[in-house]
Amino acid sequence: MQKTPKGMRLHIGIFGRRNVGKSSLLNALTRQTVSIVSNVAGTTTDPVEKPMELLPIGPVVFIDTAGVDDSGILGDMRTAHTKKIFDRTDLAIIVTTGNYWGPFEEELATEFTERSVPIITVFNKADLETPSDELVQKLELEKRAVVKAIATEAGGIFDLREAIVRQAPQDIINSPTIISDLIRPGDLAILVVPIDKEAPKGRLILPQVQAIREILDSDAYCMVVKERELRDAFQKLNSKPAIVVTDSQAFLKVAADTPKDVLMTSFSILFARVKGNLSEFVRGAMVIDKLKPGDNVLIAESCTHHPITDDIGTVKIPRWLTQYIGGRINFSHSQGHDFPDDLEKYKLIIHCGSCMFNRREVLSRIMYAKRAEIPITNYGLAIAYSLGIFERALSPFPNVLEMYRKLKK
Ligand SMILES: Nc1nc2c(ncn2[C@@H]2O[C@H](COP(=O)(O)OP(=O)(O)OP(=O)(O)O)[C@@H](O)[C@H]2O)c(=O)[nH]1
Ligand code: SF4
Ligand SMILES: [Mg+2]
Repeated sequence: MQKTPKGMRLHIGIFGRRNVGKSSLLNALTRQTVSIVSNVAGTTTDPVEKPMELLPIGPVVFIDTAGVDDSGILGDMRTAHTKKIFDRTDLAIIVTTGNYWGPFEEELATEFTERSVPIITVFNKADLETPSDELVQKLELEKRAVVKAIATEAGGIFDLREAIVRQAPQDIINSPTIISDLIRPGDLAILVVPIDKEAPKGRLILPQVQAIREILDSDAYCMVVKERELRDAFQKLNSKPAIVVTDSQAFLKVAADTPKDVLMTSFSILFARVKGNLSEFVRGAMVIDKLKPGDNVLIAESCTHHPITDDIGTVKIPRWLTQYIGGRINFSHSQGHDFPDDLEKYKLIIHCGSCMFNRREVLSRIMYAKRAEIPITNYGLAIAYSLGIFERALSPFPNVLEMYRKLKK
């Protein structure tokens, strides 16, 4: 279970002032010494991540953060390290002690409420002092679960685990499926996987493996081919597949070799549903028509690999977009958890499929884009749009296709 990809785990962040017992709480939850505990305030400086299996939720990752002492500092942190953890937090544990709930705790709670992230408040060091009934009632009225704990003795840990299960957001736990809603038992799905310089040696990449697994779980079957063999594969089949899913880079060839009455899309379009929001990304892709030479476009990638020759993010998408627009666009790039604060200067954000991120982090980025009123789309949709096969690529999703056609009018 430790091998479950991090992007599929429920991310539980532990926040609070220095020395309140955040690291002690993580150690008690995991029954291991994961994070260093000491009576010196400021012991945890960098976030500590601990993946584990939390039944009945399943795979989660706890993130212990550095403590901060006042709300002023929180302002700075928003643009710094901790903001990145806010962005990927699905469930927030705010730790305080005794009967104390001050402006810093309230500011943290407001930040998460604005993000629709559920909150559990932990009053730790309950062996020394416990919160008043009035304070507990006030917090519970605001839908914030309250747990009293003695982290050093694992006191209240059972209550905390229970609160985590109760507060865990359902849309994250039951995140949208990759492909299983598009196929029925006995159906055939064809997956087109180019083996080019970008393909990792000796293995398939995560979205491909996850799609294969879901097809098997659906009692359907799948055929995996390179784009060059697709036409031949079709000739050998005696019935049509339910769907063809390709790497977006092979879109044009696969569209040409797939019969028109067979549904076709790409892995990153499937992942727009799983990790982001397909309708939002469709609206974003439509902005490509409004781009003009000289505009700024941000290409954001969740991986931190070094780009290789003919890399999709640095070479292919810029080339296809430039051809479509007929002039030079200024492309900027971001990688991993880094994401620019000054989104206003961009006309469009094009994001990768984000298979390495949890859904919350992509939803946070959509939220930032919305706040800045900047459209956002993803690789597959941007490629399909600039290659003129957008409707074809949306064929498996009739509702979204209908929305697109209405918007287009
Ligand atoms: N009495 C009592 N002491 C506790 C409890 N939980 C933690 N402590 C002590 O409080 C001190 C701080 O604990 P940590 O877990 O390091 O606190 P932290 O919030 O991670 O601190 P920073 O990383 O510095 O922000 C340590 O000396 C712990 O032993 C508790 O429930 N009761
Ligand atoms: S760049 Fe994005 S889509 Fe591609 S492997 Fe990395 S996280 Fe997944
Ligand atoms: Mg700590």
